[in-house]
Amino acid sequence: MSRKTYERFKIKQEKVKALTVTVVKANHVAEAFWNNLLKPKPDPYVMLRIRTSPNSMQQTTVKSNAYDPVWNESFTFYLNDDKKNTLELTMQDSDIGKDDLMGTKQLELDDLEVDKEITKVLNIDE
Ligand SMILES: [Ca+2]
Repeated sequence: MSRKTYERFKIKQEKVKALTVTVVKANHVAEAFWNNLLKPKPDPYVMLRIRTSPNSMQQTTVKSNAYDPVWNESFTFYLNDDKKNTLELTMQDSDIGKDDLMGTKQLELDDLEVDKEITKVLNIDE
């Protein structure tokens, strides 16, 4: 007679909010700065980070040679309602080797109304 095998699990259901962020586009990405240096056009992409979320880091694709990149890419984060959630947006220029930081901005998420879509325009390189 063989003994039965049991596996033990711990399961906990938590109340979370789903947050969808769509990175639409950017205009005049570092244009003045780059023109002055006679450098090639930037290859921008955006990193999205919410440190209090389990899938905390996501990023857009790279748009090559673009001062006015259009992404229209959406990302979903799961947020713990009990925590103070902040979205960090970082724009970088993709390069061979080390990517260059172009700007970063933070957005508090606690004030957002549930089920209401808003549009934010951020000046990310100031
Ligand atoms: Ca580049």
